[in-house]
Amino acid sequence: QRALGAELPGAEVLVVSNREPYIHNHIEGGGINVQIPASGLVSAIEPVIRACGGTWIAHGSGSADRDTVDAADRIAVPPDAPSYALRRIWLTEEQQDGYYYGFSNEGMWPLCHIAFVRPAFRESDWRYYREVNEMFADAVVREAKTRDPIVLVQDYHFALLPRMVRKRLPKATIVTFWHIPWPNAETFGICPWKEEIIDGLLGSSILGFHTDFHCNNFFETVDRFVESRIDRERRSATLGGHETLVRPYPISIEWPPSALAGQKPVPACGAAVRSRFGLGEGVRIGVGIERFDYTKGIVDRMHAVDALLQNHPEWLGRFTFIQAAAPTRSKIASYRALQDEAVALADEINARHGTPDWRPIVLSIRHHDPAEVFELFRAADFCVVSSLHDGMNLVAKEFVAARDDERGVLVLSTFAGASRELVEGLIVNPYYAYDMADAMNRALTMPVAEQEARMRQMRALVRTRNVYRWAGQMLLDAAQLRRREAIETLA
Ligand code: GDG
Repeated sequence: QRALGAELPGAEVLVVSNREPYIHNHIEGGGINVQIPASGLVSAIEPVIRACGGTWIAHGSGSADRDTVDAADRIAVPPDAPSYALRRIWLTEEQQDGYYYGFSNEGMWPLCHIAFVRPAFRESDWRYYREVNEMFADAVVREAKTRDPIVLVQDYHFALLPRMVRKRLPKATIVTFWHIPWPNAETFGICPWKEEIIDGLLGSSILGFHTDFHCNNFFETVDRFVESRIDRERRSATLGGHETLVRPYPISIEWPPSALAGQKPVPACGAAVRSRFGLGEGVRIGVGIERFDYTKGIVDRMHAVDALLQNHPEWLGRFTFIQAAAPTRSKIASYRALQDEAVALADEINARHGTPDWRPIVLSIRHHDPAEVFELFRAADFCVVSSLHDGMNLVAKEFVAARDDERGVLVLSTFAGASRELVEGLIVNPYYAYDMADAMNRALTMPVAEQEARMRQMRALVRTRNVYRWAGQMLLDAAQLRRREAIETLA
C-alpha cells in the first residue's frame, strides 16, 4: 500500500457499491450490533480501503444504521479501528424494490449468469435503477474534494454511474469492476436497455472483469450494439472520443485471511464441528458455504451426495455433507423457491439414506460468523464449489487459505472463474451429478501426499495473487493513466 501511495500522490479514493461493509442493527432487549455481510464484493474491497483510507458510499440497510451516522450521514469505520469513512445513502422502499430487487437482481443478475432463470425486465425497475444511479453519482460529486478523484465503482448495480460521474467530473479516474460474468453478445442482446448500459460503462477510465473470457464477451457486445472503436491489442473501446481500457483483474482474498487468526488446530476444529452438528466420531465431512443463491448449484451438489451414496454405499453412515447457506434476496420468488426446493431435497435424501443417528446432509440456513465459516473449512475433508456460473468465487480461495495444514480437497466447478486459477482442484461439471459424486469419492479416498501436493500449489497461488495484488494492479493501471493524461495536458 505504501508503494501505491507513492504511485498516486495525494489521490483521493472513493468506493461506490450497493452493499455496505458494516451493517448496524437493533437487537432485542435494546442495544445495537454490527454485522459484516456475506458478500464476495465486501470481502474483497474492505481490506483494501481499510489499508488506503478514503470514503465508501453505500446503501444504508441496517435497522440501526441511521442511529449511528453523523449529520452528513457518515460514520468512521471499521468500528474497532476506524480508518475510512462510510457514507450511507437512504433509499425508499420503492427505490429498493425497483433498483435492487427489480432491475439489478431480477434483470441483470440472471442476464449475466447463464443459470436458466429468465431475466425480468420491467419499465418501472429500470426507472428506479436510473434514479438510484443518479443519487449515487450525486453523492460521489458531493463527497469529492478534488476535481480528479479516483472513483472505484463496484458491480452490476451501477452500470450507468460511470457515465453520470464522467459528465460532471471529466477529469476523474473512474475504475469500474464488474464482479459477475459478462455473457456473450447474443445473450446480452435480450436486454431492452443494452445500449444505455454499455454507454454507461464506457464512461469508465478502466473497466475490469475477472477473466479474459468476460472481457472478450464485453468487446463482442460493444461491437454488436454501439458505434465504437475497439482496439484488441490495447484492449480498449473508444466511444465518443473517450477511451476505456478493458482488462482482466482476477479478484482474490486477503492473505493471510483475518478469520484465520485465533483458529484452533485442524483436529480440534473437526472435533468442534462434529459435536456442534451431532456427527459421530469417525464420520467424514464435506462442506459447502455460500449465499443461498440459485447460481451456486446447491441443489445440484445435493443430487451429487445422493449419487455418491448410491454408487458408493461404503460411505453410508460414514460421511455427512454440511451445507451452510446464508439467506439472501429472500424478497425474490426464485430465491424463496430455491430455498424450499433445497430443504425438501435434503429431507428426502436424509429420509431415504439416513438412520436415527446419522444424516447424510445437514443444512444450516443462517448467517455464519467468519470464524465459524473458517472452522468449517478446517473441519472438512473436502469443500464443494459447484456454481452453475460464477464470476470468480471467493469461497474456493478461502477454503485453500484456511488449510494451513495443507490437507483437504477442493471440488470446483469448471464454470466458476476460480477454476482458471485453481487448476489443482478436482474440476467438475456441476450439471452432471455422477461426475461430481465421482469427484467427492476421489476426494474422500485421496492419499495424503496427493492432497498436500495439490493444496501447496493452490496456496502458493492464492498467497501471491491475493486481493492486494488485485486492487494494486488496478490502481497501478489507474496511476499510469493519470500520468499519461497529465503529460497530454502539458503538450
Ligand atoms: C460476487 C460474485 C465474485 C458466505 N456465506 C457466509 C459468508 N459467506 C462469504 C464467503 C465469501 C463471500 O461470502 C461469498 O463470495 P463469493 O465470491 O463466493 O460469491 P458472491 O457473493 O456471489 O460474490 C463472485 C465476488 O462477487 C467477488 O468479485 O467472486 O463470482 O458472484 O467471502 O465466505 N460469510 C459469513 N457468513 C456466511 O454465512 N460471514
